Amino acid sequence: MKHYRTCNICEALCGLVIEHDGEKVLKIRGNEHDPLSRGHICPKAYGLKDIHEDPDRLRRPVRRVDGEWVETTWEEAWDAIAERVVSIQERHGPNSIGIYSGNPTAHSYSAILAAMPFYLSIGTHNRFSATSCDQLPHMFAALELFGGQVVFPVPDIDRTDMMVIIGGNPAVSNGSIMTAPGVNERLQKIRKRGGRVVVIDPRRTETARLADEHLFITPGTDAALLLAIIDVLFCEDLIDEGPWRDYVDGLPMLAATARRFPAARVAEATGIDAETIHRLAREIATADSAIVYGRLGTSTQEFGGLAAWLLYAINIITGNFDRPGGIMFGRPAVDLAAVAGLLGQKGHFGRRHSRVNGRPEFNDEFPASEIATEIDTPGEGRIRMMFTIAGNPVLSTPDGKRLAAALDGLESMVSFDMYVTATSSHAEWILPPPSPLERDHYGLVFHALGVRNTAKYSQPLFAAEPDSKEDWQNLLGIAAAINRRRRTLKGRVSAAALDRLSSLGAARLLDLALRCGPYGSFRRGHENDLSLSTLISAPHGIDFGPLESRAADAIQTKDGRIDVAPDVYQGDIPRLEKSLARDTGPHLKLIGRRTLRSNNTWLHNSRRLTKGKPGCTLLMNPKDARSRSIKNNDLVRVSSRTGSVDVTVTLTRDIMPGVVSMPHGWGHADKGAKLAVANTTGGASINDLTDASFHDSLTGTSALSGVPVNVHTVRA
Ligand SMILES: Nc1nc2c(c(=O)[nH]1)N[C@H]1C(S)=C(S)[C@@H](COP(=O)(O)OP(=O)(O)OC[C@H]3O[C@@H](n4cnc5c(=O)[nH]c(N)nc54)[C@H](O)[C@@H]3O)O[C@H]1N2
Ligand SMILES: Nc1nc2c(c(=O)[nH]1)N[C@H]1C(S)=C(S)[C@@H](COP(=O)(O)OP(=O)(O)OC[C@H]3O[C@@H](n4cnc5c(=O)[nH]c(N)nc54)[C@H](O)[C@@H]3O)O[C@H]1N2
Ligand code: SF4
Ligand SMILES: [Mo]
Repeated sequence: MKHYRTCNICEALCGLVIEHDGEKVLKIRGNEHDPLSRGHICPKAYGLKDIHEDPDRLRRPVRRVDGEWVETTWEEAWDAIAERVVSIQERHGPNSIGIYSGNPTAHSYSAILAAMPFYLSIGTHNRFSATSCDQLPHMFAALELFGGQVVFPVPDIDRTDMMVIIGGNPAVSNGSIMTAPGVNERLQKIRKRGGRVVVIDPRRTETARLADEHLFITPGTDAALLLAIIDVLFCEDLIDEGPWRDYVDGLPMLAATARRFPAARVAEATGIDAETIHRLAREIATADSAIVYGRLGTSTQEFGGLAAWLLYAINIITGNFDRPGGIMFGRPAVDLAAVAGLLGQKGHFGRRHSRVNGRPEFNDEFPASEIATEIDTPGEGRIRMMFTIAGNPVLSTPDGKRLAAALDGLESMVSFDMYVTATSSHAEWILPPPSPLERDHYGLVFHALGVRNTAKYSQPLFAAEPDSKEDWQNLLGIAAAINRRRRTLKGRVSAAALDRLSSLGAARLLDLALRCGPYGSFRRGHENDLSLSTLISAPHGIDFGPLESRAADAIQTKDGRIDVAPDVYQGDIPRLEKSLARDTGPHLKLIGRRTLRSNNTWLHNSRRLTKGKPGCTLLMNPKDARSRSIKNNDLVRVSSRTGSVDVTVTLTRDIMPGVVSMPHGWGHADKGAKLAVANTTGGASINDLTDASFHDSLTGTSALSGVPVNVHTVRA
């Protein structure tokens, strides 16, 4: 038998054909009829099968009693959790509860829909998520330039003539804020049609190997490089905003700012010579169409805020905004950005600051790097109880070992997870969702970021075990239980309304959203007549065609115009200037990396995906190794201001001298995880080295890249 579904592991939304016998998955392959992924698949897709069958996966809610995990019922768990929340808030105030939501929530439409009522019923200011270790600077820039924090233009990779990729490795990640399954082929096609691909990265990555040109860049210096490129564009009269010529403001300010960063001034700091910067600027400006795209390496660093702004600015001032081959807005079947705009939820920044370190909120979340401090530091508003929802912050946020210690000091903790992980092992309750194959799926967030407009819906392949609960049911169940108990601090959503929402079900809400959307059946006269049932009867998905020029109706700025040099960025320029002259001393700079068979912290319990060469090694340039008498495969100790880890070294010229790289998400064994395979795969957590105080002070984003470290041999 065949089942068609969309993989929900990463952002790429690959269409899968799963052959099965009704009980077991026999084979998984790419669906060549999928209008977006056209048959592409990666090794991680088998992770769906491996998670489904994993004996370590929790099937029932558990509570930790005297150090032992004991099964409980959902209703008992919801009620006891609600009792804890209400009692702690009555004693310590609303902000005594902390909530962290992790990356997989963005891959679950139903959890997204249920999260807001959950947040409202808890009513704490102490909310956190993986955003501050990820795309926050891009959201910040979207808010400043386009008027809404999720008003994201997407690279029109299938039609461009030039793509410059800065701090992204789509050949492995399959793209981010750019849903582009099979990105390798898409990049190869750029070159086949006579175009050019340039990669700027401290590592010669898998993507760089597909490119025409690769340039090493010193970590953390991207904003300076981008300003130098902009300076060349102004000095050589290469500015042309194309179709947006009459709607762009701020050019004089942008020119004046860039003037402070001439190519000759940034060359040494960035490691890219002035002549190359000039050439690159000219190539971008004179290509028929071009995209300057940056991702994690440009955002989770000291100057992530500035870099994310400048990336958009370059596309706009070279006429590569809102036209084929440039960056364009998708028209998703459910347009979350438009809905947010209509509801007046465009996003906000700096309305509040965190209690201890005064870090700014972004969209009602404080940086995840602050969780440990907010738990540790006595006083009014201290966090006494944490929820982690589909996240593993002990392995994925800076100084994770300090966070782990802090979690043990809580009065209580609840984790939504299907495993006992480095994080959930600290919880009092763990509430597991059914396996990914026992749930439905619609890519609510990632269809909007697709390089093509498509929609697809997957039904569950297997029936969930009797009396299992999905994340959205747990979110609404706990919220309702809390609101039934409240004596003071009334919740803002009534328990009755939450119960009604639960019985309505997430799929009904999705149906409504699809019908109201741009292709929906409520839009009179639309040929697609989209609803959940039309999607169900199209198992390969529906194609709505390539991206279109639609910025005029997508952007949400008050005057419908774009300011390419918003004031908020000006104050950060002196900090960048100062960094150019900084002496970094004898340290190496630590950066991260992703690997094809791993997804953040959570696929390491698959034997299939972890066999072979060890995944977690330190890459080092032979030049740096020689001066430290380090040999290939030595066990080395990497130390930073906050900690040290031991890891095997791999010497390679693919990493820039002065830089070392290590993947994140490893190091389960010594952190209490109950993961039979992952606990034997070795490796250590890079986030035992990263530093909660090392951050982009403009946006509050963690600087996970460019962390100063020392390395020496422990054992040959
Ligand atoms: N040093 C360093 N740190 C990083 C990064 C880096 O590059 N370098 N990357 C950052 C980025 S981009 C991100 S997105 C974050 C990710 O940070 P997190 O979101 O904290 O980590 P994940 O590994 O995605 O955690 C997912 C957890 O949810 C569980 N899970 C999976 N699916 C579901 C589900 O459907 N429901 C529930 N309830 N649980 C589920 C998994 O078992 C796992 O424990 O890490 C960040 N941290
Ligand atoms: N296989 C796989 N795919 C994934 C994931 C995964 O864990 N595994 N995670 C998913 C998630 S949550 C996300 S957010 C995306 C991330 O998607 P990407 O951003 O494409 O992935 P990364 O591999 O983190 O790429 C960051 C790149 O930046 C480089 N870099 C580091 N510091 C700097 C710097 O200062 N400047 C510049 N120019 N470059 C720098 C690194 O060497 C690296 O090549 O991937 C998603 N897809
Ligand atoms: S690229 Fe991402 S979506 Fe596609 S099969 Fe791999 S993990 Fe799944
Ligand atoms: Mo991410």
